[in-house]
Amino acid sequence: MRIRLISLALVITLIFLSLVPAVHAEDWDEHEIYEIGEIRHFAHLVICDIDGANFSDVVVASYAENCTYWYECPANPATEPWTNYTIGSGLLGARDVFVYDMDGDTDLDVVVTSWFDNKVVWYEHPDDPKTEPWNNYTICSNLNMAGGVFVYDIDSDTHPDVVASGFLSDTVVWCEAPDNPKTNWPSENKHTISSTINGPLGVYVYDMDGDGDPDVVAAAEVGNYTVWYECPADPKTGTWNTYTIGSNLNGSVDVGVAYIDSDLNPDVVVTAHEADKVVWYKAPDDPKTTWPQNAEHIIASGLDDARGLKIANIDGWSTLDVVVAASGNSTTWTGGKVVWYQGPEDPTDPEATWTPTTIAELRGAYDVDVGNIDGDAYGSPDVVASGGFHYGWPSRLVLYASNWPLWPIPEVPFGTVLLLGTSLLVPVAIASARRLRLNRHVRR
Ligand SMILES: [Ca+2]
Ligand SMILES: [Ca+2]
Ligand SMILES: [Ca+2]
Ligand SMILES: [Ca+2]
Repeated sequence: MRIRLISLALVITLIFLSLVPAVHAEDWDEHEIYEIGEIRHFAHLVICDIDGANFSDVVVASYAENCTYWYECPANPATEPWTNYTIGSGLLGARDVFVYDMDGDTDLDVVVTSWFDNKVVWYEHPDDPKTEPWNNYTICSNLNMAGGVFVYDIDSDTHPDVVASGFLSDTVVWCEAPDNPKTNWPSENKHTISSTINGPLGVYVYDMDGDGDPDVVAAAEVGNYTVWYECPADPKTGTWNTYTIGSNLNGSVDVGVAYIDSDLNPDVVVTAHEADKVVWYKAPDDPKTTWPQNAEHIIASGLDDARGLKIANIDGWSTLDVVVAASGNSTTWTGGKVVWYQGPEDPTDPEATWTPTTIAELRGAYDVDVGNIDGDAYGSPDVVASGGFHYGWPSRLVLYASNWPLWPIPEVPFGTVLLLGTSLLVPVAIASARRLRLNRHVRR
């Protein structure tokens, strides 16, 4: 009886699991974080709790206004207005942001790249981030068109360092934090990882070869490839060996690392704004080779101007998903959107497809982040996206609050649920009755 019960429960579980949760665009409540007005050209953004009020705020760089802002999350984020505060101004072409506690005083500081000032700065979180100015310190300069940024303690001395890309100088560097980061960092603290990468943008830090030290992944927008650099024994003086992850992917811009399939090798996800694709590269057993051609798996194609990406588990099922901001067609000014790609059960299956759900149309969509902004009991992740970056179109910063439970109730007729429920309950009742009789018998 027990085996029969277990098999029945298993069958019911399998039926339940096979019902892929149906989530549609209407399952997201759209709310403007920024009241549409002048053109701000919002670029990259991060969801984080700046004021420690346990709501997720949003930090965003404004490329056109040369500013970095944070938007305070109200008690009801999907219905109430968000409040705007300036973190820093006068940084020409503020582009990428990374939020991290740079000085170890437990509050979150903000690192920003400047496309036209060719530098990276960090803003120190003041006691009151709403009323007091944020002091800023230069991390590195002479990085022509500073594009992407990532904070990580590269030399393991407990001080968080900064990895950044220089688009026009064809360089990826890491800047070694001085003991006191609250100063302009000395120029000799800038260490070259590569000076031959062709037009790099997105950078990501992860231990790609599992030897315990942090390696660097970079997307070359002009060179149409993605590479990783192996951290040498001494990251300050050693040479960072280069391994090609993927090539011939036109306009590779953003990059993320995650365990996409079930093996223990970290894989790489890349968006390509000219190829209009999102792909993931399956890491070979030995990542210290040129990754094989068949490492490339398509997540999306025909996605006009795919830009920012975020790897996250949106639906709470066992596979990872990818959310992408796609700017749209720059000739017709149409088609920009934010799309969630639901990871297939076996992503390595050549037949596997990533199920797309358009969260919303968003002209000139540029970047996305994922977090449980509204702290709802469901725990289902919300999405924030920036839009209007490229075209002379009003900039937008939009919250898409998911309004469905993380574990969706499957869409099956009530009768079926009743039938399944009854079929499970009857044997359970019989078994319980038998057990009861047996217990009574034993007690006697
Ligand atoms: Ca801090
Ligand atoms: Ca360090
Ligand atoms: Ca490593
Ligand atoms: Ca893998």
